[in-house]
Amino acid sequence: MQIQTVVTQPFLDQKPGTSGLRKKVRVFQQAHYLANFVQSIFDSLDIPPNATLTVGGDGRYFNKEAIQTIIQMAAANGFAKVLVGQHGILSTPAASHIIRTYHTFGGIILSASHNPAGPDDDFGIKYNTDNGGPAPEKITDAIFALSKHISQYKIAALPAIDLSVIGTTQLEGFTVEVIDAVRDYADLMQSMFDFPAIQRWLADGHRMQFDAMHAVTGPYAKEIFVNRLGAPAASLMNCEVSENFGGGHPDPNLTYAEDLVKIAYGEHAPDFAAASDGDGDRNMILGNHFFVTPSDSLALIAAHAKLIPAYAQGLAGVARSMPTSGAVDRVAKALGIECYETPTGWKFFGNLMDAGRVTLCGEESFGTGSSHVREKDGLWAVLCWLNVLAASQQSVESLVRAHWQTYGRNVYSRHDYEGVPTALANAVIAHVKAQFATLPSQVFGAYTVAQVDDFSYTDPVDGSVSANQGIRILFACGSRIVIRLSGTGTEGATIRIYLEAFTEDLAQQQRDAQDALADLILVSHHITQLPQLTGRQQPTVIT
Ligand code: VG1
Ligand code: CO
Repeated sequence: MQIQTVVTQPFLDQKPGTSGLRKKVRVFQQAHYLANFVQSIFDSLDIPPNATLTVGGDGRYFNKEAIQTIIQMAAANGFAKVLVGQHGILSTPAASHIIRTYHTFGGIILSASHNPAGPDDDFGIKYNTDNGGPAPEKITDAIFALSKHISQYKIAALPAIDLSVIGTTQLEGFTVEVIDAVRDYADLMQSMFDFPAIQRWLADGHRMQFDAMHAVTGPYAKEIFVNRLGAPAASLMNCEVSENFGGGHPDPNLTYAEDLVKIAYGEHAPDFAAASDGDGDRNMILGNHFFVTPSDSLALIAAHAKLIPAYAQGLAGVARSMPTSGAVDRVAKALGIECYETPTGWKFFGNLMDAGRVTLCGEESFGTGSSHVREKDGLWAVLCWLNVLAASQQSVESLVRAHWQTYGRNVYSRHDYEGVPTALANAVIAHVKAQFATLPSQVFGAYTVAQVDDFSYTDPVDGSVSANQGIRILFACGSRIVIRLSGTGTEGATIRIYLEAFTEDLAQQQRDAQDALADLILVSHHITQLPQLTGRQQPTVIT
């Protein structure tokens, strides 16, 4: 095999964020940009002989070209084999499952998740380790450090691989195997859930609607919901994968999954509606005229886990990211199991799952998952709900209301201010930090500040410390305001304000979240001075 060593210059902006390196496609298309980052990944690893690399992406624009480059570089850097999803497509949870089932050394996942796709939009790349999970910070830090000093990369002169055909290609001691991206994942789901009960629930006349938002879960949804569970084909929408996600923004929330929301709140609303994101790791859950916040969804799945065959024996523990509401904490307490609070991003759950400390994990950002893989998993969350609906014979709304009655309600909302100039966003953070000493014990109407800090996490398994993970303003009554900057955007900064108030009062529980949180929202504006400092009066997205 002919291996070429290419001389290159470092790019200084290849710092992985919350979930890998995300940049505009045009940035990735610059000569050597992708190759530099891939070489930095490989240089951060100790690649043993006969190692296999899993490669796949969410199917967005530039996915196919990037995969050919990665295959050629894997060959040149000592990998013996690459496993790649057909057409180069693997959902993020399916990629995690492939790494684990085939015991590959690691994987490269090409995704910018829900960020829009196309020549003028976003692309992303991240490395997952042999447990199937996103590389921990010590690896992403090493990749960044290497990327700042890279001077050459290695690439093999191989012909382009036909990714449309399932099968194996041998190339002078190096193997590329194109695999069916859907089958293994669908088999895993079938082994975990009570498919016969869900089939009966559907056959009894219950209706579901699933929106793949023109992104990666379409083929998986057809196989699972239609072929294996017997749902009518009309239950699925936007299930054809397109390179620009139909020109949309495949973020499953009330703003961007508008078509589905109209159906769920329409005249002939189905019993259950759900959507997933660009790379298939997020989910949104809706009932008939009812929205389930992701934090409540996690708590409810935890509370009803025993109805699901895979969790019939109970849960080892649960974990949530710091900004996620404390709803699941209350369930964990009732179940007598541990609940861990980690920084934002799935990479922090891996150690806890590997150590057998937690079974379920979740984030407020429409991400829920379990130790069946090491990524959050959108379709898995949808199946959890279908399984619980079928086994309990209750509606989505009645399940959630009963949950609030039992555990109290953590009224919750996140306000995002997108595309804020970086300097202004930094000014907001600096303004709050400047008040760390003076805020405690200040009174804002019904809210008395108890504690303010910048969240720092010490991993209980390996002792690693991750500091500066978001500002927490904790009030004496248990309410919270959390402020952090997004680590996944590609333009300017996104300020996220997370608001949470706990209530056991049944009347309060029925209120719309924005109404119930109105005072806390004003307090957040007062403390952050966000409207004054950024000129923004309204959030871009409210979830
Ligand atoms: C966001 C979410 C975070 C999630 C991350 C990746 O990060 O807040 O909870 O893990 O996206 O999800 P940030 O740094 O922008 O707040 V995905 O589906 O974009 O891979
Ligand atoms: Co995603």
